[in-house]
Amino acid sequence: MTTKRKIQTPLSLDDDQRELSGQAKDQDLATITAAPGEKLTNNMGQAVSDDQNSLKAGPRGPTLLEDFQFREKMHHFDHERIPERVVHARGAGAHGYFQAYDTSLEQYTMAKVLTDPARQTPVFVRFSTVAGSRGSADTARDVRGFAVRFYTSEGNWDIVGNNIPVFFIQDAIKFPDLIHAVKPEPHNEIPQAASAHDTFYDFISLMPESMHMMMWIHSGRAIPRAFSMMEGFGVHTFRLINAAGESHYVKFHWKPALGVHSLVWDEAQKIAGKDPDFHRRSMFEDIEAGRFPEWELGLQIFTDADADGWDFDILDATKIIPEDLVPVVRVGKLVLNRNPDNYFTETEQVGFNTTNIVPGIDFSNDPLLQGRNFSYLDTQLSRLGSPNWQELPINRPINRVSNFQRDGHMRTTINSGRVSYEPNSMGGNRPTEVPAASGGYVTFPEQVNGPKVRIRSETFGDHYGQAKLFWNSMTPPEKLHIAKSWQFELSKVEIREIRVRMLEHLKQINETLANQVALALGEESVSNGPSAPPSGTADSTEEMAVLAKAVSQTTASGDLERASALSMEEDQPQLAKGSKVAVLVAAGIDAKGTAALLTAFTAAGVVADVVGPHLGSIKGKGGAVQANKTFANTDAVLYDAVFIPAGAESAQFLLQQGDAQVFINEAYKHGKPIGAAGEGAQLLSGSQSTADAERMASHGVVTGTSGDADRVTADFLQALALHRFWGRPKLTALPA
Ligand code: HDD
Repeated sequence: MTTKRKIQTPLSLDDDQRELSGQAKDQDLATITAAPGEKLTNNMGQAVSDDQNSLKAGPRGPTLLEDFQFREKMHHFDHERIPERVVHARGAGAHGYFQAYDTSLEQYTMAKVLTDPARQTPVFVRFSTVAGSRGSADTARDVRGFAVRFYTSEGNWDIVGNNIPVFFIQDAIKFPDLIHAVKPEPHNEIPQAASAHDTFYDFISLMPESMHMMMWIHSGRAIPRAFSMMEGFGVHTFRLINAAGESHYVKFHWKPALGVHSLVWDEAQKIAGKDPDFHRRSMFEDIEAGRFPEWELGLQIFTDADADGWDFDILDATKIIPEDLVPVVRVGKLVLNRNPDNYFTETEQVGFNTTNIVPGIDFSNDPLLQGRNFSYLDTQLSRLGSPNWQELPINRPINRVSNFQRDGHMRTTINSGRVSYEPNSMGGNRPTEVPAASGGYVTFPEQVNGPKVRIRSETFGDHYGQAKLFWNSMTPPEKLHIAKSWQFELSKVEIREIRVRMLEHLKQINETLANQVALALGEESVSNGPSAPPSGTADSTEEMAVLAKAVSQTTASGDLERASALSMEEDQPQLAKGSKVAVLVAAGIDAKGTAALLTAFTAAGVVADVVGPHLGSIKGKGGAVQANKTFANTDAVLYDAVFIPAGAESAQFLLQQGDAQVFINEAYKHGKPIGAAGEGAQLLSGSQSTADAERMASHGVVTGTSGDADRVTADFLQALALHRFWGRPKLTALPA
């Protein structure tokens, strides 16, 4: 028996659509799961008797051309791959829904998806990196794509955004140059999924408009901890249009329920080897386990009159509108609650398009957005191979599609009748245009008047003001990581002139930062301004202290010195929920204590792996614990924290294991909470020592006797909610 399951919303066709497409009811768009006893067929439906051997002239003879089963199978296999996306090739997606809050947005927009709190609009979201190929690692330093498709009753609406609110360039005509520069260099196709190379910085060093984005790229935003811990941004200014046809400007934001968190660069690089699927795996597992990723949609709504007072242009995609100038109003919730059934047909074949908008939403004149509006439709033709790409299940809107378009490669809709033109008398002139009052899309009639010129507006001219604002808004550890990232990337650039040009740009942003980077590049200080001790030769707290004082004078930001919501360490919800902990065990472990610990973790929404010398049952005191990971198949970089339960025998065993020591050292070095109960604390050595337990607890190293287990667990969960501890003693000196 064949089990066919209708693909769930948003992909199911209603009866009208089925009639229009001419597809049989039970046959269309079915997800096929092979049932017990299911027959193997070829693509023509013939039952296959032997799928092990090709047809030969005798047992040792040549394969025959007549073997149509073999040729059909090979033909399909040979053409299985489609071109990967020219950018954003590496990605992962999920289904879910969006539901608006009751925020009376009708005064601003007629888009029902935003105004009707009773509706759950189906969505498909795809996250991605930009530069790497389809098989590259998830944790590359890169901006993340954050593309959301709403399957609204009025048609598909796509917000094709990123996890960084600004972009590298101001005009779409520079996009091919930007991508050529960042992709692997053409002569040797090196490096994969990395911006740290000559052609990228050659381009960037000649494009000062990219410097604001480059500051974000060098921050933790470009190495997120998880998709569910990233913000999302529509980047451009869009318009909201109300039923009276009035326009307000809007910026779209996605605010994650778990807060915004990042990896550190050392972890990101190691994870790329240990688990290149780190981000897609955790999203997949979270959704399977019912830990659904969630965001709130936020809007910044403003008018021309508001914008007149600002010293930056709202059409310039290299600028944010600081939340201090226009607060973000949260207007609805996005929940991802279903994994795709099939990666290719859903995540790979989804074609997002910035021109997918619905009545109530419109474009601004941002020249980057205007260019994108050409590119997305165009690219689907070469990637998906046909102008009928919108008929693919993942790309179909849920409402009925009815027009006079016909034919083309892989057309699946079967339009009946003789009429495929308009106006007509033979078909009753159906389908018919829809007036605006009945929901027809009408472009906002903005008055446009000007000479045809190839010119960049002077109002786009300040390239450093908001880069300085971003720098000023960082905490000392964030500044330290930004400085280290610049040191790393520029040290990989081989041509000295390019490195020196980059230092000149950094000097425009902050002299201390520039001096710090110059030191690592073996260059003279760029100014007589302050400089910190070179990285690696001192405790990082000294470096942080110097960088903390490094503040710039800003412009292009409404006279703000700092802006809220830019730091990933401030204004974040303090939640242990969503964290992943490694619990290190060996024979003799306190089994009861470990069980209680795991129960407390589950209650707090914390996921745990039990890591042992081997998989399966590990005999402990008072029972056994089940290890689901081993020291050989996992690593500290894959966790947010580490815990060592009590047990004299297990502690002695783990002390002899280099792997366990490295585990703890790495967690310490990466600022992660460490918990140890009873004898488990014997594994903490040297700088992590428990001599001054209270002081170490303030640095996220929580210890206590096994009799004190509840307190240790509670303190550890509190430390988890704070995520990282960068002021730890001897962090730099630790070998890990
Ligand atoms: Fe783009 C894909 C986001 C500028 C041209 N872009 C793509 C995706 C995202 C973005 C998230 C992946 C969609 C998916 O998951 O399938 N792109 C952005 C943002 C930009 C931006 C936030 C600036 C604000 N993009 C941009 C410009 C151009 C393009 C200026 C060209 C003029 N982008 C493309 C593309 C892609 C694409 C070549 C590749 C695959 C695709 O469209 O479907 O057309």
